[in-house]
Amino acid sequence: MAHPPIKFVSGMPILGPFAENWENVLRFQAREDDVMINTYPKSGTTWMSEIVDQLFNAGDTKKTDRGAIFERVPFLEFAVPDMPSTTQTLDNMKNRRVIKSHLPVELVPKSFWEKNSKIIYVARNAKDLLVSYYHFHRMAIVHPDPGTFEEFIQTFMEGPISFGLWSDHVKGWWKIRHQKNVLYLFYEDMLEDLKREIGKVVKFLEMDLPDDILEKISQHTTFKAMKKNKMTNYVTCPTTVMDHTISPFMRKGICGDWKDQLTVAQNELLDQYLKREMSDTDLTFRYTL
Ligand code: PPS
Repeated sequence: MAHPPIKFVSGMPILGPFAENWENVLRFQAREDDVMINTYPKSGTTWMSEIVDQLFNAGDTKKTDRGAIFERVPFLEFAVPDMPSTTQTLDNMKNRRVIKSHLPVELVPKSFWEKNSKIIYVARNAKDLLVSYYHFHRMAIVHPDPGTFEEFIQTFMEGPISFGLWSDHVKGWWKIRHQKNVLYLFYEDMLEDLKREIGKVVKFLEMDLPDDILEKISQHTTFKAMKKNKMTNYVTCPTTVMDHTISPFMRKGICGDWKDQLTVAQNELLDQYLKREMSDTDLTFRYTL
């Protein structure tokens, strides 16, 4: 199964093995109290997942240590041979569900809108994301072989790439950001002031937690804390899915890593591309902090 090719479902490129379970994703039954964490890959999904699970457990790490993040916050579209699909796992979950998804807004199963489930969207700047996604393609071997970094830049800009183009994804969700059941946040804002951004999540989820618990959760969800926590750093994920000897899942967790990774020419190419792609939106990103 190493590096299977991309397939298309409902017009969207998706990881080959995930395509086999697509009908069950479309038919998925959301619940009113579900919380979906939606992102383009590598935008802070795991970070936000841990934050929300921490909030639901009032920062009690004995409870949040009950399983790895990918078990506590199942990934809706995930499906690989010889493992139960996530849609099946989620159907069987009795407690309140926090669900990870990378689906573009137009492909979110319609039951999420019918049930008015809450959705937290996290967006990250394209350049750091591109670098992160490249290394992830190398280590998470359900992805196609990314080729050289130079080749991957082309794939990032033109596709096909799983979950479609970054620009379409972030702009699509941006258009519906004022909907009451949607909260749109930025990775860079979380890096700048994590407690402030956690406060937005608390308000959105209509929760009430004392300041000392929020402080504890902020400490527990720093990059440093999550990198050494085996419940959040993906080291327990089967090696048939991720190979951390190639690149760790928790790699750098910063804003501005792209400056060390992109050549001047690659950076110029991306700037031109971003200028074109983002000319029809008021959505902007921070590339340095
Ligand atoms: S995935 O595979 O799409 O679910 O990946 P995702 O979790 O969205 O993104 C992984 C990147 O997020 C970084 N990360 C963090 N950064 C800062 N603080 C915290 N707590 C944190 N947790 C995860 C992770 O390191 C990946 O980014 P890079 O740039 O590769 O380090």
